[in-house]
Amino acid sequence: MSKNFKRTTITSALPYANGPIHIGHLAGVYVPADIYARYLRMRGEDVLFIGGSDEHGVPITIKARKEGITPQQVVDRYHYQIKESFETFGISFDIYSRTSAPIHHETASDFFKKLFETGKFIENTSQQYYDEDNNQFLADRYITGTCPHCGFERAYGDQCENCGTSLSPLELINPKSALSGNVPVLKDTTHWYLPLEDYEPWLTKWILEGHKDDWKANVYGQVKSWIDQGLKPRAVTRDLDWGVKVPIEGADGKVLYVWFDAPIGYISATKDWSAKTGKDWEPYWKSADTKLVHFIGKDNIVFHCIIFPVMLKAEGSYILPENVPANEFLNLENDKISTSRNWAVWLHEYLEDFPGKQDVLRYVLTANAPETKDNDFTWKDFQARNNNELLAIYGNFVNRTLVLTQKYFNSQVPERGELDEISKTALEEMARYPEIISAAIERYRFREALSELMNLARLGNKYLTEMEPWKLIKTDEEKVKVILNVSLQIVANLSVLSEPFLPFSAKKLQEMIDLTGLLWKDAGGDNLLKPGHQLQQPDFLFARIEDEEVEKQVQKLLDTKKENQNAAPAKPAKEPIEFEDLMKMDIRTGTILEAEKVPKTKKLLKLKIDTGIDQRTVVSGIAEFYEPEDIIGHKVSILVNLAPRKLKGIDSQGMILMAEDKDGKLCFVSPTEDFNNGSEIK
Ligand code: B3M
Ligand code: ZN
Repeated sequence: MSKNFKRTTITSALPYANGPIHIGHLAGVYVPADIYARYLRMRGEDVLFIGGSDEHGVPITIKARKEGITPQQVVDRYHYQIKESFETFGISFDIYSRTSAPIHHETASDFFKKLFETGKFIENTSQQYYDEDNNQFLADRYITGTCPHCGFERAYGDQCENCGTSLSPLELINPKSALSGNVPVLKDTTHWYLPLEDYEPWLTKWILEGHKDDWKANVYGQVKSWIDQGLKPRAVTRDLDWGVKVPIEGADGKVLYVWFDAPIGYISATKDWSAKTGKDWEPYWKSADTKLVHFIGKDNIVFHCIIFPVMLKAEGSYILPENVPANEFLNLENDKISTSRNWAVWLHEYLEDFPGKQDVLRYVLTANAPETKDNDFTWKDFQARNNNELLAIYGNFVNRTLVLTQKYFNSQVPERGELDEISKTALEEMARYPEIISAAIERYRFREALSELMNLARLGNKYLTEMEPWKLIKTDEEKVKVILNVSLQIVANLSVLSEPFLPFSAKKLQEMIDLTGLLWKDAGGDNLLKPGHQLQQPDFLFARIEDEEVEKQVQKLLDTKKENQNAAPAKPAKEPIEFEDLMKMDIRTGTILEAEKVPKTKKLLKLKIDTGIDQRTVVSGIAEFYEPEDIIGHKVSILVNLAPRKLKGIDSQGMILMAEDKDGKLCFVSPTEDFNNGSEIK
């Protein structure tokens, strides 16, 4: 570990306790964090690995309302399920806490109070929507109305899901309360804001200059664009009754904004751990020789790289993250993972369907990790990697080595006489792997690290296959002893180096060769298994996954898709129109010539279309479904006589016709044959 840190605090994003864990969470956050924690422990480092449930926030109150239960009942249901499924999956937290715990309320309140009393907040009274039937101010997601940019009628108070524009509730046209359905009234309310803009010079120096080379490009890029856009004050309180109460006079009915309290949850979880272990928590958060690393998904970058560090800086007594190796997103069978559409592989269901196969999923999610770009999980790939990699290479090599040693030498490690060149080279190559894998892990490149581990297994498999001891046993037993001794040293090294990635298999293998408790520094050695050492009964590390096992999983997803489609029949037809009305629309075939993202929006693309009449600019809300570079040359249908509109400062002249399915997924409505641009659509 560089910069002579004495200890490492590893945090992993606190999952909202309003649903189970799925493979997207695991691939994005928890498997990489666990690999890193396990690796550092094997290096003998002082590691604290923090987890816990994020139990506040509007989504939890919405779920509680929907089910007619309390928010506490919602979080109790999921907190324990999440905690148990992490344990069974081998995510080796030192503490898995929760933000509804008293220790968190106390820690978050004290944190807020210190910032308040040292004048770090801006206080601002503004008008907010209030639902008089429920006597409650309305948080963003509790207000719906028409989007002023695209006319979408079900936009939320903070964002239009249709065109992606960030909104403030006061911008909505015809606002309605999601609680009562009535029109809300405007009332004064006071909130406290963190003036992020005041910390811009410091953030620029600390991150943009200080971490230019060691933070991942996807993280650095997002932080830079936030800073370049100019930071604004961020509200840290909300008018809600579920959360950490704002601990000052005149703040009745207000709680801390969930993204203010949740990261403080890492600190309160550490205090929870301290209370349970009697160890001092402060060095893990306050000593300059502590390395703090946040494992998160890309949607949490701004909170962990800008907002939480500003909070820590403003409070003054805490250290800052040394790295935030955020991953991108994992998709499932080429579609976004979605809790609401039940389009997910849930961890607790995987553990039921594939008992004892935690390492297979750990392996596949690491080998396919979305470390630099979104990636896709398919059950076919899951089966292929298990059968063709874990079983055929790693498992096959280990099993043949142990079975042959049992058969020829009664499971005792044979003496190793004179090394031939091939065997010597094999041991020399083996000795390089601890450092190769280390270097990748230290740079948070877990995919690369795992693939190097598999290269060690390949090395062993290739050596054993080439040396063919089974053909020599009758004529050259001494040579067979060399071959099996060398193979056993590779097996022993695999058992040590696999632990961070495949903890269950590593443990089983260590028991089979009766070699436990080794540290990372012991790996690389060519005499870990001494001659005469008694090995235990060989057993299989991995089993074949048959087609029907994965077909069952794929079918489960298809059934889900069908349920979703049946659950929500198509929207009823609109009011009838006259033929003349239709004839007013002039729709033509066209081709996309250019496409680029519209800055500061998630969903808008700026397109240049050849309409056959002219070339024109059209802004279209399709950025979530299409990458600009993928749609150049695409045939489209375009309404060419729609009055021009200004969207995000761009004059949009027309509209591309898109089909939208019940999940809000969009696709082009294009001519099925190659008609020339400008062909009339009637
Ligand atoms: N509860 C999880 C999410 O945004 C959020 C993370 C909090 S980490 C302090 O998916
Ligand atoms: Zn909109």
